[in-house]
Amino acid sequence: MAENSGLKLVDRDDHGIDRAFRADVLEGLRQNPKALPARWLYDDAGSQLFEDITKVPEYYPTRSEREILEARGAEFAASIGPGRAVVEFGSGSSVKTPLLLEAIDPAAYVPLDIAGDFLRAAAADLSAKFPSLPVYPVEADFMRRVELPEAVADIPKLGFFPGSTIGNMVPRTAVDLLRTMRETLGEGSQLLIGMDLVKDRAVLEAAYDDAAGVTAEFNLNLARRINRELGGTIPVGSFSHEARWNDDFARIEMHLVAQGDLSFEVAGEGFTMVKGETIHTENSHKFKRRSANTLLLAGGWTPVQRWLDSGERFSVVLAEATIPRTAP
Ligand code: AVJ
Repeated sequence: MAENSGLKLVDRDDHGIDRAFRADVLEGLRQNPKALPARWLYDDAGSQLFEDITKVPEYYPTRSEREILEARGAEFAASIGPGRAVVEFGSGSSVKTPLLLEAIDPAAYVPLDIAGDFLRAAAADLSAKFPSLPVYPVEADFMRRVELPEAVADIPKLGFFPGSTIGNMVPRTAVDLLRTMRETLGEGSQLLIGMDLVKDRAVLEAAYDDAAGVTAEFNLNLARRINRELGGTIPVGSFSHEARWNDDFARIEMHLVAQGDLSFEVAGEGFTMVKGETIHTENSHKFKRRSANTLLLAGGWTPVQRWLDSGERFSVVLAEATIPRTAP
């Protein structure tokens, strides 16, 4: 417990500027090609825009995953069993969690999130729905090993990581996270993880460039956030949103594309871009059965079961942290 309590999750300078945000933005804009860590897309406005994205007709992942969670409860119950402590990584305001909790009869629920306000609100909601289920929210960065509450120390764990958030990480970071999750949860634990699937390029690109322009707003919001929080002068109207399938890396990339030669400042530092140059703002990796299995195995998790939605667009995989043995 002590390791998490008192932890300062956002470090601000005398002007109230988030130091990590500024450092990441300046470093990313100095690079060629320019790239910013996707986590900064999710301020309050960005989180709301993502919620809106999940409702546009082209964005299938949320609906497909929900269909799996709704349809496969009995199979989850059979493979997971009752009495586990469900540890959700980046719980946010998840609406998917009740579907899982209803299905498996868990002993406790431990939502982990860096956004404390979101976390406590979601925990309160859940307690109202499941009055007899002990809920232990932990405000923490799940990219690092988390010390779980003493109350769940002796209970077998089920990690829950829906949404294909694992796909937002490049493979080496995804593997680091999977290994960290294994350390957090312990040997003998299970992991239920959403992983989006490789499919027709046009379907993927439309899912990340919806006709109503919600994803474009989500992407452009990052430039607005930089202007707002870091004293930026990015001419947001001179950028357009692009969703691009990278077939070599099996991922959708979001870019902000400069519509002309332009210059701007961020935190007092000047930057120039030429027409067509981009700022790469997010990756969303897509998987096939074997690539999903390889990633999980590299992270120390043995896949044991896999479910698809009826449209075969999305997968939910159950994996186990089995004891490493000497292998040939
Ligand atoms: C919720 C982070 C997994 O990659 O599909 C949606 C984020 N970005 N549209 C995804 C996102 C643009 C989403 N994740």
